[in-house]
Amino acid sequence: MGTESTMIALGSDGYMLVFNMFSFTIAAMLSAFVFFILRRSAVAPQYRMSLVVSSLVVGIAAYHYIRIFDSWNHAYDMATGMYNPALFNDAYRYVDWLLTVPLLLVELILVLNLGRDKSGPLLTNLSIAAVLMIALGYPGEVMSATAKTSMMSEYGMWGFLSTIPFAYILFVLWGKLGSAMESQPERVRVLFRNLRLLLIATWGFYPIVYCLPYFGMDIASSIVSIQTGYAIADVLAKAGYGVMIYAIAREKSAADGWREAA
Ligand SMILES: *C/C=C(C)/C=C/C=C(C)/C=C/C1=C(C)CCCC1(C)C
Repeated sequence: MGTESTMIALGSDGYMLVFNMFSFTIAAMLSAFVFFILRRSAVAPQYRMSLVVSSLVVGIAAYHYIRIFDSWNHAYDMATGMYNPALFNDAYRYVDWLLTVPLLLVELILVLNLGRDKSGPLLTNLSIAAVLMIALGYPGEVMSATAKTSMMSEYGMWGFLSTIPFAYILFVLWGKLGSAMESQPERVRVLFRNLRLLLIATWGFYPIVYCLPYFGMDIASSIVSIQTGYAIADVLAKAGYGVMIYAIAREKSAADGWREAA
């Protein structure tokens, strides 16, 4: 929850933009959920677990977006056009990330097929880093909008601390994906390269969204941009990413000589 109860003049345009964005996000997550469940049998058995995990990720996100949507409506007063940040619960988003980010890492590691001895420790290190990244970002996120305008502030400090495990995760994944690509058939290699780009671009988007209040925006616009920005990033990093994992699993199944039963 926001730590102050000062009302903000958000206006109906800003409110509706975020409202529509959340509604779209719920639709995207739910349809991705159905897609991953239905397409499980379209990949070889050893890749099915990554599709199961993809469906968990978008299922968890759909649930949280339904709660976030509700919280957003609750925090805004139609009659006055005022928004009360203390009534919006940022914890839904951060708890969602806490659950889904480690699962997104599991999806990737499953499809990399590194073998049990390498996958276990890799996943442990990356998950610890992911939990630290999210836990260190949260105290900043719940600060009042007025406390978020300067980089040399407590808000900036939490953002910086969170960036350390974030950089570690991207560094490790970049290397692992690079070396995994070497041993793949050409078509799979192209897909891995695209997945790596999607991962860097979408995950890199979150700290940029976090920094939006620095760019001299007024408080109402920065609230609308943060909510819209995180929703776009979530659709791409969960549903879009899951579709790419599916494409890789399908290509690898074909390369392994597996055929879908008619
Ligand atoms: C599905 C949700 C995903 C992939 C969430 C990813 C979140 C991040 C990469 C967040 C990173 C942050 C920083 C690197 C610094 C500022 C605080 C955060 C938590 C927004």
